[in-house]
Amino acid sequence: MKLYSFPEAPNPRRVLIFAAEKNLQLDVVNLDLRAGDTKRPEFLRKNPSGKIPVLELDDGTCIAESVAICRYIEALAPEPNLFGRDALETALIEAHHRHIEFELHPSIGAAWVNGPIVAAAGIVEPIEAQRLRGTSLTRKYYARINEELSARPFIAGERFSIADISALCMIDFAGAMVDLKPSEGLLHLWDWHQRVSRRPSISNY
Ligand SMILES: N[C@@H](CCC(=O)N[C@@H](CS)C(=O)NCC(=O)O)C(=O)O
Repeated sequence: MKLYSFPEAPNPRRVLIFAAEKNLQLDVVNLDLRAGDTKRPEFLRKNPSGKIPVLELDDGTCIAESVAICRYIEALAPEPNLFGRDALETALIEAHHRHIEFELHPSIGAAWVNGPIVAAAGIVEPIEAQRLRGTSLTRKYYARINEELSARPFIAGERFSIADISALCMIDFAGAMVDLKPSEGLLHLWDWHQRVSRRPSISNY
């Protein structure tokens, strides 16, 4: 199985970490996002959205979207379980994961897309008000995560799950590329970050 990826990109990193948790080897094909590799016709046939990650199976079938790929991997390799074991745990992991994906990711995305690196690449005309709004919503969400992690060890409960992977990849990207590192005073967030970053799946990717 081939994974189309890019070294600094947070979404392919989610899949790489997820596969590493399962001890599954993927052949990584790194594309150059800056050179527009994902917008070429041959790649658009794999994913019409022109985004990575894409998992290409040996028969040529392509699966887009990080979470769809992770669900496919979970079905192939059920252990360790990362999406929930019973009805309640699955629902809670899903709810917390959707909050991360639909609230934290777009806020960081708005700060990134309207920030200096994307502007310098001339990809999108930046809108400063959107950058500021994304920055402020991200900081608010970091405070919320910090509060939630004062009551439980992981994003979705008592154990590590897909929600931790999605949160960590985006927070690391925000710190490295968007000048949005969580402030040092967020002690519960940082304690969680240190604990999960020690996992081999994460420290290797
Ligand atoms: N919801 C998608 C998001 C994919 C995405 O935004 N990928 C980024 C890299 S992290 C990308 O390909 N960006 C290039 C572009 O938007 O042109 C997923 O989870 O797979």
